[in-house]
Amino acid sequence: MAIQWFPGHMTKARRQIEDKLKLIDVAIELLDSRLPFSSRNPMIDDILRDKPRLIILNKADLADPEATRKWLAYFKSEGHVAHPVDAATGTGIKEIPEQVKLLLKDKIDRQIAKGINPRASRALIVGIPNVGKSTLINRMAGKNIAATGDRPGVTKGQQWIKTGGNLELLDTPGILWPKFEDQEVGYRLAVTGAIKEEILNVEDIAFFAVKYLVKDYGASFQERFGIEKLPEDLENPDEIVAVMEAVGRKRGCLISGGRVDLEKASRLLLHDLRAGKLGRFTLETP
Ligand SMILES: Nc1nc2c(ncn2[C@@H]2O[C@H](COP(=O)(O)OP(=O)(O)O)[C@@H](O)[C@H]2O)c(=O)[nH]1
Ligand SMILES: [Mg+2]
Repeated sequence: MAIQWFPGHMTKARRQIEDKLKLIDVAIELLDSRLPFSSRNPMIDDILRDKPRLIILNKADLADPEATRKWLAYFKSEGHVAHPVDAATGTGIKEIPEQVKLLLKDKIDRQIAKGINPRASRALIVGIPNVGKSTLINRMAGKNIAATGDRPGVTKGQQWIKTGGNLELLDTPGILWPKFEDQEVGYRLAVTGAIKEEILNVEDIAFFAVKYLVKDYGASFQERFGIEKLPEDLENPDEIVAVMEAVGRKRGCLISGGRVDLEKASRLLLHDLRAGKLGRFTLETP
């Protein structure tokens, strides 16, 4: 597989974020709880430098809670402040202004000591496409301001969005791009839908998902697709394909001769996974 790095996009995105850093007190870095490592742009430390940062593990509702606990402990051990959120329903949102206040406590205290009445803290949301930036902004704003969907929101003039807490958000998030030289990382991103199926083949993505998930979350496969026997040897491609065929039969993806349409079965499998129909899962541990 070719290296995916989006160098042109990244240079532009980097400049845009660097320009905005002057305007803000804190950066809110959004990661996908199912893949906190792979959804993190490796240049982020270099871009944000010493700007105070709050890490949000978003889509926590879709992730394995035990794995999320491990990731939170990991980020803490690295000296970061991380917080789990489900931006879709709003769980964890109301703590964000408090967390920001704690991060900026020294600065705010210094201002108060000097007799300055601290203005609202200002934040920029950053993250890779589809991680939930627009959803989070809308949630924090309490009304529909930013466009949500698969595409980066339509850029309007720079505006500050009030959030209720003494915190304001830039209305346009900073879009970073995933970087992967490692094809495992590419597949993990693809399983969650963070990169499109044009880059990787849909059957390969489903194959990867089955191989990875059957090991830790096999019961959900058995339950949803009525699979009698899970693969014993995950290194045997035939056994993985057998699971995909079982999925296809269960979901009615048959073609002439009673054969399974593997492409269709793969699409349905990934759809179910992303929609949380196979239960909560996390694709990587710290
Ligand atoms: N289950 C779940 N879905 C989410 C969450 N946050 C965002 N989404 C969904 O993820 C998709 C991408 O969200 P969006 O806000 O457009 O991402 P953006 O590209 O970073 O702005 C949308 O379908 C959202 O509904 C979350 O916390 N949980
Ligand atoms: Mg968006």
